[in-house]
Amino acid sequence: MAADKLGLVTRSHAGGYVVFLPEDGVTLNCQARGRIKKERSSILVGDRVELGELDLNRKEAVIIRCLERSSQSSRPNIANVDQVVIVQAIAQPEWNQLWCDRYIVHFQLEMPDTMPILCINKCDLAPGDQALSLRNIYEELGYRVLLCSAASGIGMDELAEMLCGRITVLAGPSGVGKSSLLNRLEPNLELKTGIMENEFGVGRHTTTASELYQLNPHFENLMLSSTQKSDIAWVADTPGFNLAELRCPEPQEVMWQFPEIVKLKESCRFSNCLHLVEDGCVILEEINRDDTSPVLVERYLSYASIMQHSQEAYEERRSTSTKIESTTKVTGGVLIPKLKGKYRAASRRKEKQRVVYDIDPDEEDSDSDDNED
Ligand SMILES: Nc1nc2c(ncn2[C@@H]2O[C@H](COP(=O)(O)OP(=O)(O)OP(=O)(O)O)[C@@H](O)[C@H]2O)c(=O)[nH]1
Ligand SMILES: [Mg+2]
Repeated sequence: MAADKLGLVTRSHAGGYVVFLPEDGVTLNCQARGRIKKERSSILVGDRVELGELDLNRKEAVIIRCLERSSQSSRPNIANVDQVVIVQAIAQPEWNQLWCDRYIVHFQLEMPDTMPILCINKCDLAPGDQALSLRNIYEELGYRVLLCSAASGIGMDELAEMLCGRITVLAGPSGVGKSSLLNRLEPNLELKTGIMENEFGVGRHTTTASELYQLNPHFENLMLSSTQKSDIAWVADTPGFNLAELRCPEPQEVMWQFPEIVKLKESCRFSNCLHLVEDGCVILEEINRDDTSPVLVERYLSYASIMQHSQEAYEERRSTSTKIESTTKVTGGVLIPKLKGKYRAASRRKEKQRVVYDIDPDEEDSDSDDNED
C-alpha cells in the first residue's frame, strides 16, 4: 500500500470529495474516514487533506486527516482562501452600486484579513469613461479594481497575473460573467454559462456549487512572466448569492465597512452617531457640501440602505428573543420550553384538589353509612 499523501479538496458532492494530488497531478474520488465523519468536522472545498489507502489505478483514496486551515469562510463554504475577487457587470445586468457594496461588506466580514478586489466585467458593453469613473471611486477608497471583458478579452492579463500562486474565490451576483471569465482564461474548462434574457435580465443561477479549478497549464497565451506562468492558480467559481445570504453587520458596526466614513467619523461631534439623521453630523454635512466631498452620494445611499437592513434585522432578533423568553422557563437552572396548558402535568396542589373532587360524594356517604352500620 502506498504511503500517505497530501491533496487539495476541489469539490464536494453527495457521494464524497474530489481531491487533487499535486505530486502525481491526478484527481481522485475520495471518501472521508469514519472517524472524521463521526467527529462532524466536515471537510470543505480548499481543505488540504492527508490521504490513505491510495489506489492510483482506480483513482480512489480515503481522507484520513484534514490539515489546519489558514482561513475559512461560510458563504461560500470554502477553506484556505487567499483572496476574493468580487465580479460585477457594468451592464446586463445593469450596474448596481448597492449590490456591489453589499458584496464588498459581506466579504469584509467573512474574510476580515483580505481586502476584496473588484472586477468590473462586460466592459465591452459600456462606454469606457463609465468604467473608468467606477474604477476611480473604488481605487480612491483603497480597493484594487480590474476592468475586464470575458467577451473581448480586455483585462484578462491583469486578472491572470493576480490569480497566479494563490487560491481565489470569484464571487458576485448571478449573470455577471464569473464562469465566462474562467472559460476565457482556461477554455478547456468549458464551464456552463447562462443566457441573458434581455439587457436588464438577471442571471439564472447557472453555477450551483462552489468548485476549485486549476488554471495555469493554459496561461501560455497570456502576457505573463515565466515564473508567473509556472505559479499554480486555483480559482473557485461560486453561485450568486441572494440578499438573505449576504452578511449584514450590527448597526454600530456598519460604518466600519465604509473607509470614507471611518476617515471622517472622528470629527463627528456626536460620539455614538449612526450618521443617518442627526442634525450637525459631519458625514451628513459632507455629502450635502459639493462634488468634492470625500463621501459620494451613491456610496452613502449604500451605507444608509445597509444600515436600515441592519436595524431591521436587529429589531427582528430582539422581538423574537422576547417571544422566546415568554415561552420558556428556568427550572433548576435549566431553560426549558413552557408547554401549553393542556400538555402540562398538573401541579401537586391541583392533583390534591382533583383527588378530592374525584371522590363520588354518594360513595362517600354510603361509605360513612357502612361505617355507621
Ligand atoms: N457582452 C458580454 N457578455 C458577457 C461577458 N461575460 C459574460 N457574458 C455573458 O453573460 C451571461 C452570463 O454569464 P455567466 O458566466 O454564466 O455568469 P455567472 O456570473 O457565472 O452566473 P451564475 O453562474 O448564474 O452565477 C452569458 O450569456 C455570457 O455569455 C462579457 O464580458 N461581455
Ligand atoms: Mg456561473
